[in-house]
Amino acid sequence: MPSIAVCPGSFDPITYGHLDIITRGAKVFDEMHVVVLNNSSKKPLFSVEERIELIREVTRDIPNVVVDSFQGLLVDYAKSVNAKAIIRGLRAVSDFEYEMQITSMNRVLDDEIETFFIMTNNQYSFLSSSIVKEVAKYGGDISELVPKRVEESLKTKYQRD
Ligand code: COD
Repeated sequence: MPSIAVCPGSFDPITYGHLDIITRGAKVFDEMHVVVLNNSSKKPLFSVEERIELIREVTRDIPNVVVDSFQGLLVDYAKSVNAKAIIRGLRAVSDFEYEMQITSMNRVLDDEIETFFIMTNNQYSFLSSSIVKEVAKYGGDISELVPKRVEESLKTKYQRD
């Protein structure tokens, strides 16, 4: 049976930090589902369709990545694709409390699905979608933070060229 993992997130938009986690996870599991879900505490800049398109483009060289979206609970998505693992990224100690909360909640909802954490490359430990949006909004250089295609989409959103 293939080992299937889910890498969930808002991906608003996908950054090199996300891509690092997805790439490393995809080396360990047979199939890696990158799934755009709703985080009720965040108001997204990109629509779900736009986020999916960006993720598809920047992961197109990783053959075992499947890009998807889901309205509902992460564990229900995981069950629907027969995934036994959830992959999350850790940047710094500050991520720990939030990640522990999500992991514990998911375990209460379904204790058959294990969460695995991948430490980010140090190079991306400060990186988040929010920081990228902030810098892009005011015309800063984000070329080291996101793939070219994402950079262009952010420029279009904020009407800069
Ligand atoms: N380096 C490494 N990892 C990173 C980096 C970086 N620079 N940036 C982000 N990451 C990691 C994050 O730690 C996270 O693991 C992943 O990438 C995605 O990050 P985000 O910010 O895009 O996504 P989140 O944290 O907003 O995603 C939250 C979910 C949408 C997964 C969550 O809200 C959810 O599961 N919603 C569905 C409803 C549900 O099931 N709720 C119950 C559980 S709380």
